[in-house]
Amino acid sequence: MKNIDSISHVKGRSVYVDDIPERAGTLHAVVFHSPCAHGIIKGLDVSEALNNNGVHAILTASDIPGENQIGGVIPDEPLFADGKVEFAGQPVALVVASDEATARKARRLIKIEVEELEAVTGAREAYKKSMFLSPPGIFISGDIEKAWRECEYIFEGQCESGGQEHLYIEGQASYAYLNEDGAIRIISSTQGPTHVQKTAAAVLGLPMHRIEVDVTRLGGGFGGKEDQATPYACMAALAAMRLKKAVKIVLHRLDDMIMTGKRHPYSADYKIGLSAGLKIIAYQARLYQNGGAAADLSPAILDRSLFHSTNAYYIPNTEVTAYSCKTNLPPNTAFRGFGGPQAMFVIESAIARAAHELKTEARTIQERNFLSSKDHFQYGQKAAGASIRKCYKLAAKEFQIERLSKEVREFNSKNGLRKKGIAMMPVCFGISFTSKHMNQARALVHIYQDGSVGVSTGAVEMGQGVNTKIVQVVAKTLAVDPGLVRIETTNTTRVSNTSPTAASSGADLNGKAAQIACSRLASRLKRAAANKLGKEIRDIELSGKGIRINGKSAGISWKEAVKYAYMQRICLSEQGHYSTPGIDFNRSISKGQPFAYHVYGAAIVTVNVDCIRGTYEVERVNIVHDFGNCMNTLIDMGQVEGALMQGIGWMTMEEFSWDKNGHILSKSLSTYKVPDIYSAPGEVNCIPLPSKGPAKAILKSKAVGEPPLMYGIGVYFALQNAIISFNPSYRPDFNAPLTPEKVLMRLYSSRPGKKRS
Ligand code: MTE
Ligand code: LUZ
Ligand code: MOS
Repeated sequence: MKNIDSISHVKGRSVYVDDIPERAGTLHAVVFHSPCAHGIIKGLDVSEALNNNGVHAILTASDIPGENQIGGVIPDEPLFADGKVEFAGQPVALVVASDEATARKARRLIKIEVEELEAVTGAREAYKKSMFLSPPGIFISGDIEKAWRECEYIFEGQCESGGQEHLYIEGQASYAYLNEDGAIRIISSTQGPTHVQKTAAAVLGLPMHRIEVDVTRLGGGFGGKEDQATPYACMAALAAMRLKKAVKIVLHRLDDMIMTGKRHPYSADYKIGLSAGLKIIAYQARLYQNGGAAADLSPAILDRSLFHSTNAYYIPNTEVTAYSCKTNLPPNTAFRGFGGPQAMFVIESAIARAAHELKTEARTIQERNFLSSKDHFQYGQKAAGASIRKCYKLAAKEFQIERLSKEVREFNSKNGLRKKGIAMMPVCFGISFTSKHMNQARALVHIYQDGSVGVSTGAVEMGQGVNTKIVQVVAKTLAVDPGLVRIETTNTTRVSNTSPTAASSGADLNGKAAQIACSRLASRLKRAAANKLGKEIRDIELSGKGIRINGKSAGISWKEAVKYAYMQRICLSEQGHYSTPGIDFNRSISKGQPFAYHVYGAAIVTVNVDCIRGTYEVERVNIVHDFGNCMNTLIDMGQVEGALMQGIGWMTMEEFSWDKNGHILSKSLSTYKVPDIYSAPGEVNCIPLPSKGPAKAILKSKAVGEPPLMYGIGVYFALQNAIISFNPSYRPDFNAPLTPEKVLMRLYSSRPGKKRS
């Protein structure tokens, strides 16, 4: 089935927050944010700004009727700065005017006086100063001290990975207005409608039932709207409440890039120990997460880094410690992979280093250490269904990895100024929120008298195709044509207490809830038909062609069955509630079964480097991915390609810099390079691993949203291998993104001054 949104997207008819026809008298707001990364606010003068025609109000912390607090996990983040600022871009005031241009003009007239304090931008620097957002996390398995003594080889080093801008096409956006009784309706571009509702209620000092949040779809979220759509929704709601007008906030790209958090940069120390036979017997890592100025989702992201610190390998003795460091950057947040990619880059770096020192290919080490289904993860969960070996074997066979490697070697021996590189990247990613309580969802299904079906769930459509998948589930369970099924907006008054659509589990959780509701409706309809026909319910079947008795048509169409049930006063609405069974995790000992299942895959990447310029092309990415029993190949292949591109961008070109005062320098697309069509691989081939799929995945079709991002990590190591073949004296270092500039430096670093022929 094609994505149900594809036609309206292509025709430009899909509606985003800024496309909603405005109510009469709508006001527009812009955020005045801190020009300074750290300091004490000594004065704020808004008088000149307020004096402008068309400016309705300038709201600050003192206008908040409830709590000036938006921290989701830890209450450490004010909506508006109060007394001090902790990052450049921190909201200080909201300028509300009759139109956006007036608001922007007035914003320039606000004067703030800040007594500047030292700004910390690096995680290690914060660590040295003991500045933390939450307590460290530690995962231990086996006996690492004993294991070091058994190792034949031990390597230690450092590893850095950078931040990443979400660059959703639709920026942060909210539109809020009052209902007749002073309750507030917020239309928000958020992945977490309930988070918006709960936080807005607290900020406004209202019960949650007076806040309604409605989401049609997002022009991309990628994690950047799991938590960080909330402040703008709260601001719009606050202004609407204060001014009794409809208020809209749509962040300008420049404001969005300055103010919002990004993927967490990580710095790490690793130590890896191998046996003579290249089994990894010990792995120790210290991860320094650059959390920014407030916790946001950092503690949960830190957890996922720990969970994924051994990627797809079985390592009997581990000790991984992770620190969430507080810096003066915008609070970093969820981004596709949620701390997993950062940790996987570290273990892959350790393996690449070992391979280089031992003069072998990384692939030899990787292959020897893959998880098997008998193994346990370091957190105690059994790796039941581990398919990494199968993925790798199929990839090696189908993509002829030996031949590819040979071709690369031959090319490199024949070419002096162009070098190719090859690398393999395995992926293992756990599916479930690592906070158990979040693994729940609800769906509300109405069958209308004419047989058409309306479905509300907690899932938010952000381009990933979750709505299409839910249509498929509903159509299949009720045995109706997908054209009869409509997915309604995600609305907190229809489906409450939703978890954000995140952790790749939107389709699993909400799809299962919809399936439960639809199965109940299907039974009721079958019972009604059985009554009408004087048959047993077990003889009745709902089919695409109407009611069937023992496999034969009963001459009753779907519509007639629905009509009959309605006339019999049978309820044609149902709510389904799903909570993932069998998951649990004991935080005090860091052991348990946190995940419903894991997603596996392997990618083989080849690159081609221009050794004069340092520029490069990703030639080919060949993937075998375990989709389970894939329910929508078109959508899932799109997810693989999109995630891969984001991974490549993170690993190769998306680079942030801050000046020493903590001001972001890469704040627009002229200074922050994202992948474009020229950076896309020449070829992407993805073969689904033939697989039945786990029961906990919706229709046994595994979650797909985040895992393929990590295939992009392979590009880093393929580039590194190309550099090594040009410059044998280059000692691999791990400092992503590996931009062309960095490639060039490494092509010529400590190169012996030998003349080339
Ligand atoms: N695909 C598109 N087109 N746009 C997005 O914003 N977000 C990703 C992924 N794929 C995203 C996307 C992220 S971060 C997650 S967690 C999943 O989609 C969420 O959706 P799902 O749980 O339905 O897979
Ligand atoms: N969000 C979250 C996530 O709150 N918990 C998670 O485990 C998670 N994992 C991936 C992406 N978002
Ligand atoms: Mo995705 S980072 O779970 O929103």
